Amino acid sequence: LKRVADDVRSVPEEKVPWFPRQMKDLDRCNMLITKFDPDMDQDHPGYRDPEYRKRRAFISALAFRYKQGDPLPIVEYTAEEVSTWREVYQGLRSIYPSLACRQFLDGLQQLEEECGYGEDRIPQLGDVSAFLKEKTGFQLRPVAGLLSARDFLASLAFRVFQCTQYIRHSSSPMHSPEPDCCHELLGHIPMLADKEFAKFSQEIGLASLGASDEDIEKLSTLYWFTVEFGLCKQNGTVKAYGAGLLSSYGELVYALSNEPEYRPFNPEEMAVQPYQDQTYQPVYFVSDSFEDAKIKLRRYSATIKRPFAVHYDPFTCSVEVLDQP
Ligand code: TIH
Ligand code: FE2
Repeated sequence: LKRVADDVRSVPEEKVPWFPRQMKDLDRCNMLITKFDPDMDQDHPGYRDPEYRKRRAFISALAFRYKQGDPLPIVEYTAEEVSTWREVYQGLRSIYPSLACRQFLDGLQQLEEECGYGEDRIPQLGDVSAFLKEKTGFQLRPVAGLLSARDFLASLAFRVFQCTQYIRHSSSPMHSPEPDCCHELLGHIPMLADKEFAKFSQEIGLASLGASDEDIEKLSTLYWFTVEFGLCKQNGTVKAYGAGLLSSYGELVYALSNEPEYRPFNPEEMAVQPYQDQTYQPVYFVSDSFEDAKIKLRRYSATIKRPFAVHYDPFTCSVEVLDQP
């Protein structure tokens, strides 16, 4: 399961880290971070459950075999998995109307009406990918677990979203330290059905291509405090748009209570703010509006310096690299 490290793949003459130029190059963007893996992490709720670990290994294998352009794997979820999904769905669905931002609620409603979203079955990635492709041009590919920031961000440049397909352990439906299908399908997908959000996600991806390790670290920290854990004001109230909140009943309720600290949205500060990835965040950044977050993040990504410029050609689904004049 070892993946090739970034430095091995870099082009030495240019001193620019390797990055994908064509959609099929995403087959090489699969470096996993094993820190929350149920086989490695003793605190993982599935660590002491051999059945769960066996299931995870089976679903991981589907992702490892996947090549760009293949049909998305179909997983026949077990009754236990569907019951975990039901618990997660019912809990979150009941609090979304008061706690989620408008863009999220619109996306979720469309998914329920047009894509079979509901508490009774776990949506298949193939159906969701076809739905998103029509709405915003985003498509999905399966991934075996938590990806390195560089590889994850690079896929966004191609409007490809890497999705895990396994589900969290049945003993912890309210929060998972790692992404799972509840997190992808409930947290991320409704937002990716929004045209503006999709465009913005691709821009972050393009800004990451060939960036230095230091800039990748900053971009992924910004991604963490916005796309994963962002809050924004809407009609005078604070709402969640971050996927990590929208897929965790426990953290969503906590984030919108008066327990955590709120700070105003400021990309320079957010990019270097240490973050918590084991449990709930102590700090959230609140933007004046959803649009305000996009404008400020766009302005920030434009300040990332690279010795070249990139342009995405949507007809060939490839990245053109232009020398800076
Ligand atoms: N904590 C989220 C959940 O319980 O759904 C999953 C993750 C979000 C970001 C990283 S892991
Ligand atoms: Fe995520």
